[in-house]
Amino acid sequence: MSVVVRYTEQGAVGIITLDNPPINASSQTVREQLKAILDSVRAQPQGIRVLMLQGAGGSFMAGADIREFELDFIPLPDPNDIHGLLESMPVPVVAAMHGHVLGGGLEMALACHYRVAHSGTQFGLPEVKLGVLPGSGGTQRLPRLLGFPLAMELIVSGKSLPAAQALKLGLLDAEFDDDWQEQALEFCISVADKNASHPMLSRLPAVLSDKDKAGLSEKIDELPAADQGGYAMREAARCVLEAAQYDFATGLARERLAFLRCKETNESKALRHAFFAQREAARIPGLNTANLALRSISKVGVIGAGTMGTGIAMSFANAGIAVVLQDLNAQTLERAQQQIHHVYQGSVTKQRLTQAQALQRINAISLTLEDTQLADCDLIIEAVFENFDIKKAIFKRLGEVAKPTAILASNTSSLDVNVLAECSGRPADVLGMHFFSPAHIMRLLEVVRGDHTAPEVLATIMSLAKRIGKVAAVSGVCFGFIGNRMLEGYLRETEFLLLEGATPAFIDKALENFGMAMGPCRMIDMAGVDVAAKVVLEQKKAGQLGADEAYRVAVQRLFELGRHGQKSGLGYYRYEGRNAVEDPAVLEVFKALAKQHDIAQRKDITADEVVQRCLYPLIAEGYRILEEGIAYRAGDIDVVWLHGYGFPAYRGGPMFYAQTLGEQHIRAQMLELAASRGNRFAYWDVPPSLGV
Ligand code: T1G
Repeated sequence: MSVVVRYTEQGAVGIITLDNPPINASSQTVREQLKAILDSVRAQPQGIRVLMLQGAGGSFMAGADIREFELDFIPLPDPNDIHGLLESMPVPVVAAMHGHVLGGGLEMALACHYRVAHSGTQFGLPEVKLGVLPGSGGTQRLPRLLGFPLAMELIVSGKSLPAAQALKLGLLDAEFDDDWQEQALEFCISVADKNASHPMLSRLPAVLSDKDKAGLSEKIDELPAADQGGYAMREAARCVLEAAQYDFATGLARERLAFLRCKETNESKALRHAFFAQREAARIPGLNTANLALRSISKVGVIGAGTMGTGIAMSFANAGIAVVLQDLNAQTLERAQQQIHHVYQGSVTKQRLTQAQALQRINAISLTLEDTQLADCDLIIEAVFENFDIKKAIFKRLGEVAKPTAILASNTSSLDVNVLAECSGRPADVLGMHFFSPAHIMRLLEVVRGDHTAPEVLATIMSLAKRIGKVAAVSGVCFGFIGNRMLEGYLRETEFLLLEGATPAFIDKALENFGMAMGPCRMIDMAGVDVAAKVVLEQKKAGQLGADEAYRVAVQRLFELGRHGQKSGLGYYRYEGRNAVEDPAVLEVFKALAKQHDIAQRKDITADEVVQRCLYPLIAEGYRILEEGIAYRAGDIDVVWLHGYGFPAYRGGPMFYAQTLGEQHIRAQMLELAASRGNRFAYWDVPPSLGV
């Protein structure tokens, strides 16, 4: 068994070092080895007058090993027993921390008598983000240390605190700068000489005033419903309040029962799936990146200074990477400059950035009219509007202008990357990088591997994605890649429901109650009815639309009527500022289209029907995408929808949701829809792999 906890002595200080890479997760082995050391020191202190608990590598401890949650039990030694041991040691125990101190890591620190940390340390109890709650004393010790309101806020939100704030709030006894380990040792010696008893949080009273109890109960009522992603938050809140109701041991036992209940919920299984799927998506099957010489990216060129190009440029500037933003139009560049200043000034106003940081990022982006300025870029991203001929010409030019080792990428949302690669004359250097608007905020990046994309090019961009804070998933080349291809059926059914008499608000509400961040009509109004309509019109021009004359006629008609969405004040809704208001006039448009296409209007459309008709085609397309090898894994498809389209994380993504719902159930329901609605245009065909 490998050594994951080490013990050394320095004078009167016993030093326990957690060494379980990469994040010092509190696994069973860690607990076994830690217990053995504590038992040994307890039995024979031999001149040790203080213990210092620290972590090797990048973090003190970032939590329990989430993989242990798949077990029906918590492998012994129980974390609570370890924490009890720490608290009852005959000598004071000091947690000397750095990096991430999260979940079980912070709970372990709370069981120590003192807590000190490097100034860059982050503290938090993020368990609710995994659909569970602090299961080893956090809901019982934190209120005793910080008081109920603050403890409740930290536990229910799962947010992290920087060391300076932790010190200010009393979570830390001291915060140190660069020679923090030396200073931590000096702190240990200072407490070793104290004769006073050492603070044990479990012995402190948990005092909850009536005022705080009333205030917290109101806040709990505002949490999401238990079946809409709020189960763990509500359970965590209940455990925190119970710290005032029961003695410590009882509160701890009740907390553990609640934790065990939470980890068995679909909400938690979905959130844990999402956690690991996001990390798995970065891995390219069959490619051992350790043996690949990744290309160095220190300067990026972006062609096209429109909304997307400007957002992409800021994504790189945010990561400290120099960017050249190029456009042929001076006015476009001027607007881009204004947008860049506006965004960064806004961040300063909101205190997300200092003025100096904002200036640094603004200065990282240089704007130019000349494409020759791109010649020394390591990566060049084409981000002009979706005109294939213009993109082809750009890639032909890039093949001449870009340096030999440069990677060439297109931000296209649907066009064939292989064609662009051929135009460049160097297809091995070409791939797609599909950013999502607004590109400097949305985390998803669809990385589109071309037929000839070189492995090290793909691996370089996957590594770069993490560096710029994006969540990347690899897609093969097909119309719409993963996300937009699956979106097609979702929007198709949305429009048929509109023609059949459902209002935009009814449809949006049904899907938002399911958990979507934004309903389809509101989403298109925000992204632009014109943008959505042009995708359909481009397909029509290319002869890629099926025989159904009624296909996506609503978005085309709204476009013809100049109802371009939020930006034009009219779309599926009427807008008063950003406020979407239902517009009876648009229902007349849909009614006329229904009559024109001989579609019967109904008054019996239910929210369940909306959810089924919009989600089942989306899920079915996901199965086809897997069948065709466009996506490597079902989890990658979930990552795309969780991080690019607002699919509810507590449902795990469309493919995980299909497993929860049952593939056979979905197959049966689709066959039923085919029978009841007719399947002339194959809208309800079930892919072979769905529900076999
Ligand atoms: N358990 C198991 N594996 C973990 C892990 C964890 N808690 N955290 C990270 N990993 C793996 C991850 O899958 C990846 O593996 C590698 O470590 C690097 O992670 C009892 C019940 C700490 C901010 O929720 O937020 O404690 O892909 O890529 O970007 O009450 O990891 O290399 O094979 O994310 O530098 C509470 C979860 C648990 C923290 C670092 N703790 N982790 O980010 O690296 S529940 C958390 C993170 C709990 C107690 C309760 C991040 C990070 P691989 P990474 P990173």
